Amino acid sequence: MADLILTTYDWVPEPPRGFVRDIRVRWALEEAGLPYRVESTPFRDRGARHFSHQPFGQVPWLTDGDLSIFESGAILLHLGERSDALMPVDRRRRSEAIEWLFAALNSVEMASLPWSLFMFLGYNDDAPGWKFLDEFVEARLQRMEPVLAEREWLAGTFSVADILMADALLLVDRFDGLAGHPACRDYVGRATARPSFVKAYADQMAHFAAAD
Ligand SMILES: N[C@@H](CCC(=O)N[C@@H](CS)C(=O)NCC(=O)O)C(=O)O
Repeated sequence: MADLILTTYDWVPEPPRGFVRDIRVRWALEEAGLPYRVESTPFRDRGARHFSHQPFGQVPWLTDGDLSIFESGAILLHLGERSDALMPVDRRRRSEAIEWLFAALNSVEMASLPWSLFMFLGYNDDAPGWKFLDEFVEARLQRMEPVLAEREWLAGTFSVADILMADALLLVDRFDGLAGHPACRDYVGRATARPSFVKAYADQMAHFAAAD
């Protein structure tokens, strides 16, 4: 039996399907070829067991034997230690992968998440705060554009940094926010064309659809 167990919700409403963060963990596990299974926790009724694994009552979390890990970034760093397919072996490249992993979460997703929440909620240009968020995302995309124009992957070879960066940018792409940033858009296209992402996405969609 697989000792890696990924837990996600048993069901979510349709709009976030394909974007629930368990996709990052599925993607990494598929990329590494590590055996795992997926378990569900109730979306509507979050109990003590859920909070004992994820203090905010969110998903995902991963158990690896007697370890239980929450936060998608921490989970991916943990998996990176288990597989060279997820983390460069070279010391300098490894350091680059770690810095870009944090940049994805703390510099890019910090802007792309609130921007995409406004989009999900259907707020328009008149919504208070929209201009600020739009400029915040734009500033990050303007800096990512030259970075991604000159390299295929952030740390030389594909790594967990690319999973998190591509997923953070995918939120913007969903609402066509990468139209003026071809290198960012091509990077997301390259990353999501990987068979590991295609499988992770299909599995997440099937998981939530099974509960309808
Ligand atoms: N920083 C956390 C965020 C986790 C998160 O936002 N999970 C969402 C699903 S993508 C969730 O559980 N949302 C429901 C909620 O916040 O109540 C991570 O990266 O793991």
